[in-house]
Amino acid sequence: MALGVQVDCPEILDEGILVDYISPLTASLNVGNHTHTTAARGETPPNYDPTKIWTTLITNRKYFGGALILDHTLRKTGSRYQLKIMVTRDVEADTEYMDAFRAAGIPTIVVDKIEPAPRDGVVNKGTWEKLTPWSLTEYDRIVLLDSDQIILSNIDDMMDMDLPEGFIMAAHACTCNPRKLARYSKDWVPENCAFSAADKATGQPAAITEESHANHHLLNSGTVILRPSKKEYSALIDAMNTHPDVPNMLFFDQDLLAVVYRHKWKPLPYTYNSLKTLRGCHSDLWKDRDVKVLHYILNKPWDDRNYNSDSVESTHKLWWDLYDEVEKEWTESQDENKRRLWQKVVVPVVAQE
Ligand SMILES: [Mn+2]
Repeated sequence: MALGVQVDCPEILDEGILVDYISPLTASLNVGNHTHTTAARGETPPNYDPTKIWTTLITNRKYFGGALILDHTLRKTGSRYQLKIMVTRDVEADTEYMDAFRAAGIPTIVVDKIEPAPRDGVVNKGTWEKLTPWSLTEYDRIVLLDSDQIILSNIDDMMDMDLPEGFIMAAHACTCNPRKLARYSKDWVPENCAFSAADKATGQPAAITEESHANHHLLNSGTVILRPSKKEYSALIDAMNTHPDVPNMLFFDQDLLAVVYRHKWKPLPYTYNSLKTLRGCHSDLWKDRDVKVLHYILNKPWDDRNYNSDSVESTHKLWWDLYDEVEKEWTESQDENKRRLWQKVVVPVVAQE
């Protein structure tokens, strides 16, 4: 799968140059300058609306640093909604890991394995558990996020956006393939990318019409607004088990959503799922100050502290600044257990130098 692939060889730069280079981005994204008050972990959360939640899927320890920072940024931007993390049975069995979620004050939802029926004896293994939220009908609305995202300004408006019956909302997939990855389809070139057709002045996404290129029907499942529904969940599971394209789906749930919700999804502006690569290949669309959700697709910030200084990789600075805040909170905690869990669960999965 595409996650965690190291593509570029990061360049180590003189610290001074790096800081100078990055400061305009940090300043314009306004990180570290939020005025909202937030609950410290372990305290009773303030007036959360229990009918709608953020969720993200965690299947192993590697993404825990990401999930912690995502949760931190939702609190920091003053969200009125709680992040509940979906964990697989393997994670549930890892008691130390579950202790870490508790120490973080993050509720978990244990999810069963979801896997397509084998075709010719082969199962296309992937992140199919991301379909679980459609079955959680105790909630009126769920917004799926990825744990390799950070929230830079309040996104609670996603919980109130007009969502027609039977629809989802998501941002387009970027099909520029700037890193020329061989596994991506041959027609993944900038001319066919939906972001090339977005309104550069307003940032509004291109409308999907009969004339749209096939790629404009593709979405990125890093951010998805959905209304839980048994009927829609069944339709998704049926499609996963029977649709002929499933064995070749590279992006699992994401590709399936594009098939099942074809003509039934509303495109969100890129600002709600700002793939870091857009800052390079769609620099005419991207405005730092408008970015609400920054999505670290491909190589992850926590894999290396020595990120490249180019326009895309330099966005990793934002993640590390947030990490420093969370690290301070845990390592200076009065709670000995929390300090221990930081060493045992976080330190091994986040690059330390
Ligand atoms: Mn992601």
